[in-house]
Amino acid sequence: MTQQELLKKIQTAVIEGIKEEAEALAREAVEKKLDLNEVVEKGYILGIQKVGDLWEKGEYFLPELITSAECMKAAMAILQPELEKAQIETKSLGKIVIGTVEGDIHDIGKNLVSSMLSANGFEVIDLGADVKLEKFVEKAEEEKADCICLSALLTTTMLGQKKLIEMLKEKNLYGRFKVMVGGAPVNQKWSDDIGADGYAENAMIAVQAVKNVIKK
Ligand code: B12
Repeated sequence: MTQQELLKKIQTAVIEGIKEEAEALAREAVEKKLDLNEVVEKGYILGIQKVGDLWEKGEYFLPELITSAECMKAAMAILQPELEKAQIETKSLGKIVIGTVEGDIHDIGKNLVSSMLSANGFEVIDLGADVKLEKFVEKAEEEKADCICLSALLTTTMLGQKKLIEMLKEKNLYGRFKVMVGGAPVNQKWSDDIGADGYAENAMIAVQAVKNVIKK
């Protein structure tokens, strides 16, 4: 099987929600020593994005979404340790506190960003989904984090990203931690408008973007 065929099969496994297949293909990619960042990006992420499109068209419903999300989780559990092993730099690139903001339970994209950051050498403290804004700040202070990464998938919870920046300003912590924002409804303009340090449209770009903001 060529790499292209494998990537296509991965997408199909995620779209059709066949967990065993998604796991088997992840193992195969590891055994074949393929570029796992590419496998995640062009296989699994493309697959789950297509699931999102099918939901938007009304062709997929809740059970399909959940099954596909489970496929992603199971495959990432195999790939992440391998991605970390492949990581050459031993020194941490920085400490990141990440989570999906309160009121929002979407965590597939956040988990991908979290996995890719740790696979690329960051120390990641993942607070999960539906996280209280105060908790992000408390954890960042406690851990002396370099950056807070906030995911939001709902137009209503995007406001949590804005509120967190306001909270940092009130506590005189604005500038102490870099703040990165992301999630499907978020864009660069929103990031600029609320005074965040950066935005990235996907997990791969997020890795580079976090490196850039931390350097500043
Ligand atoms: C899967 C899904 C669900 C699943 C979530 C499962 C899970 N564990 O996450 C379930 C079924 C539970 C769900 C529930 C709901 N959902 Co929903 N869901 C989706 C769907 C189809 C896909 C989201 C997804 O996982 N995409 C794939 C990932 C890989 O992409 P991503 O999240 O965008 O993440 C990437 C980038 O954005 C970026 N990124 C993400 N986070 C971050 C953070 C940082 C810092 C950075 C730099 C980058 C970054 O990198 C990621 C990886 O490349 C979207 C539709 C869509 N097209 O987005 C709707 C959608 C987000 N849901 C929606 C809604 C309305 C809901 C519900 C309110 C439905 C309901 N009535 O109950 C509930 C929410 C309940 C709540 N309180 O949160 C709406 C939101 C509309 C809006 N304008 O606010 C959408 C857009 C669907 C729609 N068109 O109506 N949902």
